[in-house]
Amino acid sequence: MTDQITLSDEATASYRERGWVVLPDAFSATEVDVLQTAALEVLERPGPEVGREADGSPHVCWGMHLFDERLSALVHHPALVNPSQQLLDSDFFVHQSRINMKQTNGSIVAWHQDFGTYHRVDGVPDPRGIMIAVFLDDVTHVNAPLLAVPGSHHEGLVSTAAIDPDAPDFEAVSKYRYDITDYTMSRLVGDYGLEAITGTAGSMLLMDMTVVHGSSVNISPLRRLLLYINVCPVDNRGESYERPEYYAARDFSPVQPGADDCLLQFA
Ligand SMILES: O=C(O)CCC(=O)C(=O)O
Repeated sequence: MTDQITLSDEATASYRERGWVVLPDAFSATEVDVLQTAALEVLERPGPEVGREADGSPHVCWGMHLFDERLSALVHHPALVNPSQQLLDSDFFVHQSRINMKQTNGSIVAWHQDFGTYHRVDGVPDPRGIMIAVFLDDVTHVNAPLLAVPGSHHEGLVSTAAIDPDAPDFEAVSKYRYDITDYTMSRLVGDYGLEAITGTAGSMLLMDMTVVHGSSVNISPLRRLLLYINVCPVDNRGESYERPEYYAARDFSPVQPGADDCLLQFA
């Protein structure tokens, strides 16, 4: 682990109690430009790692850091590594990464917990891990921000299997889905509330991977491009190998922090 402590006590308390913290200006405008260019290029890949909207346009790429040196560099950026090590009190590996682009009238993301699939399908033992999101566009209340239930991680796993064998992506994606029922969602929102997670481009969200979250359709003309990197402590490995590497890690080596300019070298 590096010695550098980057999160304030207040930020750490927010993460532990509410389940997340947003760090504004974690990445510069130049770094955001580098990452935007990389993400849009990687979304053009033809392979099964890219998920598409009904009209065929790409909106998600799983395993993004495996496919591009700029996105791989992001994983090693000290702005991401140091606070993650601090929150986990451990070195970590990347369990999964993805690009998520929400364009006008694209798809929704149903209520879920990332740990639901990681635990039941990938074999990650414990609910210890962070869902990191790097904002490459301004995310406001109008362009389908992530919605999340503060404090819901304290409940442990509350999701259940959402099996629809008729879904077009059943074999690749849907059969691994664990959603939150309407009943559970009503109870959680009644008990804890529901919040939109907003921030300007360059912000970074650190969210406990057991927090209940989802997002609605983006009916605005404003694109919403985010990068996700889910990390787990090195002693919390998922070794079922049921899903391909672009969904679930094969490389469990600890992520080493890179240089401060590891993204700027690509500008
Ligand atoms: O970016 C979004 O709207 C939701 C993505 C999400 O929930 C996830 O990838 O776990």
